[in-house]
Amino acid sequence: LSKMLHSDLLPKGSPEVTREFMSTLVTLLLNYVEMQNDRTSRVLEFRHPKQLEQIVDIDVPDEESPSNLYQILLDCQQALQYQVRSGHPRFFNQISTGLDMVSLAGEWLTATTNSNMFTYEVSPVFVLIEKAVLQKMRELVGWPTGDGIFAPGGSISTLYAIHLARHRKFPLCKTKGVYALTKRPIIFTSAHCHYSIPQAAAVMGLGTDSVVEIPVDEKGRMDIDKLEEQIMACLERGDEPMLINATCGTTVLGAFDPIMPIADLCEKYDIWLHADAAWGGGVLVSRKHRKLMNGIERANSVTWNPHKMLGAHLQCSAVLIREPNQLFSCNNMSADYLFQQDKHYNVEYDTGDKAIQCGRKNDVFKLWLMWRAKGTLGFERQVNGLFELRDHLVRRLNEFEDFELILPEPECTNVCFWYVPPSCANMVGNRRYERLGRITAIIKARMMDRGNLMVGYQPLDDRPNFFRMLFSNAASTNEDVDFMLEEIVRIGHE
Ligand code: ABU
Repeated sequence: LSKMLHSDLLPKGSPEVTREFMSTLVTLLLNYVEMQNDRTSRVLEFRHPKQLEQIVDIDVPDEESPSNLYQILLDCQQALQYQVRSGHPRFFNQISTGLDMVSLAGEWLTATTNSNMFTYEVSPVFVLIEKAVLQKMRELVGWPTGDGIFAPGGSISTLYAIHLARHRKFPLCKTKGVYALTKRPIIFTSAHCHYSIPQAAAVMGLGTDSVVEIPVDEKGRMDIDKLEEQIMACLERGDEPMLINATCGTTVLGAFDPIMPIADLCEKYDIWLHADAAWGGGVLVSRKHRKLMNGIERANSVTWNPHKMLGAHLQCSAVLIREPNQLFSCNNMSADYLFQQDKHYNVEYDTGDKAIQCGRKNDVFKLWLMWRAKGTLGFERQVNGLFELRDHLVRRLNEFEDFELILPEPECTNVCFWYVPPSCANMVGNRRYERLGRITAIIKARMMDRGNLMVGYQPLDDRPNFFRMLFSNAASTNEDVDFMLEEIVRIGHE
């Protein structure tokens, strides 16, 4: 391969060289997969940006064929070496983790077919699969009919929902833009919502000031009395209450806003109810934990990211809509070159004209393949297992004196805590927490330098930095949790 160039590969080169090149790549990838599952291997080999620029050749060349195929494989190997191994059982840093083999197979197939989802004529199988999976997800929400679409991430899924809510109250905005707004539309959401809510308001020209953040209770759930007060204040100002976002699994604390009383307010004041279940939506597959989302069938729209709790590869996010045809009415542009109405098949299968993108990646095949391999019951076991890891961690945190839990009974699989070194054990008040916050950041930095573990941290409201453990990786075990605690104590003692 060191004597071969890209031009020796298909489509113009030889099948044999292509097979050798690709099978060597597959071997590299499988080595990477095996290494990720070996707990003696590191989660990351951290380098500061300037150091990494010296190690990795990132030059973007102008000459044709500057690298032979062997070099191209070395480039791949180097990328794998310094990329964080988010499938490692001790990678707890993010909400989307893990490396599901069936999902990976689906992603490889997806990349190989390189299909565009906008029309049935170019993606017949994947369009049917998307329809079936959306239907299954809607059934889990509790809707016999409806609509939906896979979108590039939870933020865009939520943007779809907010756009629909505006279309419902101000349909003329589709042609006249914000000039058609006869009143100021207001979005209500908890103070702990994901930042995609104000971002959607900004993108839609409503402005972030159109988002009213409602205070949360001690568990991080939206305060319903305060919500109603704000709706009434909005009406008194002459503004239009447009949408309430109920977060199902907040990013930091994992709180679930109470959907039933929020849905009552939505009915009382004629407001669109969106549930941002990007993270928590996974509980819908669990008969044990789906009660966290009681009332979800009363929502008008739901964001649900299977790339989070269900462990599908990034990206895999859907927005589900209770009523059919709304996406089309809101988004269709009827581009003649794609969505000809006189095609020889049922053009309702051309999903592109209800999307806000034109080209759309196939994000559903890997999820469908996982569903075929595990069934809903397999997903249920997986999600229940994540909650068992959470319970194990909470038990251990209560046993150790070196830790302080933020929430004694977290609702989701987020577990937030401070490490309390012996030197802070008897400190009280602000001084204690300021110190714990500083220590958290120092431990995280050392953890990354050591490379055998990754846990996130952040401040929240008046709480200085604390660790946020997230369970979304089906590969993690109780031993990995114990390792994490011991490692934090080890670093703390150094
Ligand atoms: N979209 C929310 C992801 C946040 C996280 O992984 O921490």
